Amino acid sequence: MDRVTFDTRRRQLQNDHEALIERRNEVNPQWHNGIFDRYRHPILTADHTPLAWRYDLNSETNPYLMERMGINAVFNAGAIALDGKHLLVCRVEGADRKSFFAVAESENGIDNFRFWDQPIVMPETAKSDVNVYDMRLTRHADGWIYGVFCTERKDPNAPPGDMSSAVAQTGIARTENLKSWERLDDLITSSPQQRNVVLHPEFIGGRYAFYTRPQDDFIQAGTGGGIAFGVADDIAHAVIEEETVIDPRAYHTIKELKNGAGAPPIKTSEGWLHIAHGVRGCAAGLRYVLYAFLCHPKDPSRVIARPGGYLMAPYGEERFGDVSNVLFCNGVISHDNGDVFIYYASSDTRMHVATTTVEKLLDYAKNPPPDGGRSAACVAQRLALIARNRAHMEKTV
Ligand code: M1P
Repeated sequence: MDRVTFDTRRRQLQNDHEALIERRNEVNPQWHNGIFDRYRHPILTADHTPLAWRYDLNSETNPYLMERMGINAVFNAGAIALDGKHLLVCRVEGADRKSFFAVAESENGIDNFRFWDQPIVMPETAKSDVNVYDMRLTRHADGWIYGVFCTERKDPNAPPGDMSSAVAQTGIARTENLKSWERLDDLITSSPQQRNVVLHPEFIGGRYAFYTRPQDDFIQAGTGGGIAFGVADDIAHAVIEEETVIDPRAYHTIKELKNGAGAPPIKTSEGWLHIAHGVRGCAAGLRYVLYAFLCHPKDPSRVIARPGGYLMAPYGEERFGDVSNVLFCNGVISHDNGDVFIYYASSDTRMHVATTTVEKLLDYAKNPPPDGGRSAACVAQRLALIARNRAHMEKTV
């Protein structure tokens, strides 16, 4: 490609990229359930990553203007409000399947998300990570912002030739600004595998408290599974002696195979509000949906409301992607005025936002009946709703 054509194509790429980042987002008018609003466009995709992360932009060394290092997906972002901005620490996955963390920021939290110039340089412990992902950001009462994430390494006990068995454990790092990070020791629990760990924002009995997800195997929960609660004395060398399952898996529910805590819970006047994910199996593979539950304001290990079923499931294009039929949320921003921004990923491919309020989420958490457990009980719950509606309509007509 001659120099002039190269420059023209590079300018076109840059213009298209800028147009994508500046595209306005708006509420999807076709969606209504009264609980939250969905938006027309994803907020971040692989195409939102800076061109300089993917292309060699020099015509001398890249005469065909090829992508030198592709990006496969942007998903599963932790979220935090900082200095008046909505910041997401995204899981960015390269074409080489390795994930890394990168910050994208937006003024309004709905559109114009733009990545910072460089990905996060996350320090390693003495034991290198092979893959890091799914950071939960907690602004803790001790003054630090913590990033708690999954660190994955090859299973040292994998038989020769087994190139996929892995061990997932929990990495912990802290920062003041999301720019420079201090890596702390990995979390120690008695579980052989650990993923979806979330640091609670307040001390509990003077100790650091975590939501964990003990499991036997990299994919399967086995005898483990369920969202558990445990405390540690020291955050720099965090050890949880005992994990107590507070939200167990259950047969024939949305969390039959496994579940996991999402973002750090939202503090409300009525308790700690969680948006978690539940997984079930079906002929098409695993189906991941988001659900909510509420914990006691003074005892975050006690669930006090458990609406049955899911809060959000894959919808429209969200159903398709690298790992289809998956919604996953590890980042929520709750503002002082009660607005809540739920940042969720679809099908391990792209990021979206849904907006609601604390008031609506609390109403949701307390009102739908808990999972009836059996078809007959669920029909009885629905009949009770229909009867209430009939009585109400008769009174108002
Ligand atoms: O592929 C779906 C999700 O699978 C894992 O979540 P979990 O541990 O609950 O099964 C994670 O790898 C997550 O990143 C991914 O989105």
